[in-house]
Amino acid sequence: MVVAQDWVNWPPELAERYRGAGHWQGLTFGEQLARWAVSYAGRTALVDGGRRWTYAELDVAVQRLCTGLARLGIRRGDRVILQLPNRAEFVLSWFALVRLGAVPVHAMPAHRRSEITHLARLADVAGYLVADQYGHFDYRELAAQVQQDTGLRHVIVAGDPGEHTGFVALAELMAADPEPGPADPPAADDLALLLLSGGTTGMPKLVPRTHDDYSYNARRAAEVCELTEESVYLAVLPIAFNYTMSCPGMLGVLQVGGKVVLAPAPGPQTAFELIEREGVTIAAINPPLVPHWLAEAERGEADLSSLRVLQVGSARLADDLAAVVTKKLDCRLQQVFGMAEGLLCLTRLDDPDDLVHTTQGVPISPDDELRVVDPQDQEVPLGQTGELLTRGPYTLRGYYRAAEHNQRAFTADGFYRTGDLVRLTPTGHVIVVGRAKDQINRGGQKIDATEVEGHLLALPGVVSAALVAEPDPVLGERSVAFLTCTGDAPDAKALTVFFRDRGVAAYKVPDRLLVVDAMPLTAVGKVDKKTLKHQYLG
Ligand code: OOB
Repeated sequence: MVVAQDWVNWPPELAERYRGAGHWQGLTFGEQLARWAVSYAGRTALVDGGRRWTYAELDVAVQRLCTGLARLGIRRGDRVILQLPNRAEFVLSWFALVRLGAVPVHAMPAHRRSEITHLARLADVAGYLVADQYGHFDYRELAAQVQQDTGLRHVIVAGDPGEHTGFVALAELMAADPEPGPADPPAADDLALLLLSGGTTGMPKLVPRTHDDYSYNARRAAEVCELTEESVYLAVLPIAFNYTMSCPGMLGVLQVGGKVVLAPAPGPQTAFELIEREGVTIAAINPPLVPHWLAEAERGEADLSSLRVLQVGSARLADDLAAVVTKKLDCRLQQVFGMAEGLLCLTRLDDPDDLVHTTQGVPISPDDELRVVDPQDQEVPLGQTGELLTRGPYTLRGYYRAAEHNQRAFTADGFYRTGDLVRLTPTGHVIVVGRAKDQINRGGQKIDATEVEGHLLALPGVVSAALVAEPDPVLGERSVAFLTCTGDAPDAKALTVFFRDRGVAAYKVPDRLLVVDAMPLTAVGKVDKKTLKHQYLG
């Protein structure tokens, strides 16, 4: 069967190079899981609370679900939104979908009707896989709304499908007698999954990742982190996040026969209990969690002696805080600068402390190509700040179904414009100094300013809106909405309700509202955010 391709691939000569170098090994994730089940058969692969799966058990459970999904009518090439919290069902569903050649679209638990409907339409999905309830929210209600909006065919519920007619219980699909197969297996250079980009121009874009490139991402990260069969990885942040999935994350650990432990919540108490109970050797968190982890460690109640590496990334870790981590936690700090689009930089475990404290690491692959350029796309001298452009064996060549946006997001020779302002040290370490893209990084959660401004403009009486970042001691950045209005301006409460009613994820609600008489404009008549910040935020 030919699967229609709606995304941009690597040019053949580069693909050949990546294969020749051994980066792309020609194995799908479904095939890899089958191999792991042989090599690591009786070892524990996955822990979720009191539930455990060995590699052999994981493979069988995945094969059952793969069969169940195929019987339901999910086919190779179909896209399916996967929105599950850190539970084993995510792992089982993810592997079952990719083994089938269906493509999981990685939604986050925080996403609501606005985001999910957008994803469902953009990827023209065949199904939507949700939890019944999680975090005081009923995802079945959300699924019913999305189905109403988009007419999507299949809603699959992990847990109780409730009264909704037509919703299928995941447990029912998992009860299928496993058949060998699938009948029409995917190829290693097929689209394997779609990740969400942080977005800078409206609604989120989708990042296509292949079996080959995503496997390499995870495998190479696992090498850099020196993972072995004895490694135990704690998934703290959402498992659907690229960071938790493959940097090295779940997939890196499984490739080497280690154990993946899912934390049901990101707080330090839960995490520390699991570190002690499961002998966790590596965990990955974001900067806002760091002070909480340090405070909990200071209480000294849990035995953290197994922890060798603490990864911190997804937003800039302050140099001072980095130094405190090294001092207070008896483990190695590793800074992580990554993106759904691909490029992953990690500080090395044997890097000197000053580099670990002040840089965001070195690219994981010798074939990652980095350019630091000025606004005219000219490379700046080493050590000077510019925008980071990159291409390589696991960095996308174009967003999914976004031909027009791709014209701007990539150079003619295929470099991705990251929108990050960086400088390089003589050792090749990347230091992230700022951002050229119109995005707010709220403690690791990326907020697309244009998207939020669109929602703000729908508020009654709002004439113009601009969302900017201001420093926040905990989050690094928080969002400030500038508005010009006719009549009464909305207050914070009204804003929260308005965003909720529009089905927008709660983290996108502006942290602060400032009403101004007029927006400063640039020479070409766009809102001048620099001046706004300078005038009002100091
Ligand atoms: C990770 O992925 P995304 O797609 O949510 O966000 C990517 C963007 C980067 O372009 C950069 O602006 C920012 O997040 N970022 C950092 C950072 N790590 C990511 N900015 C400063 N310092 C860092 N250490 O956030 C992500 C993906 C894989 C692994 C880790 C993080």
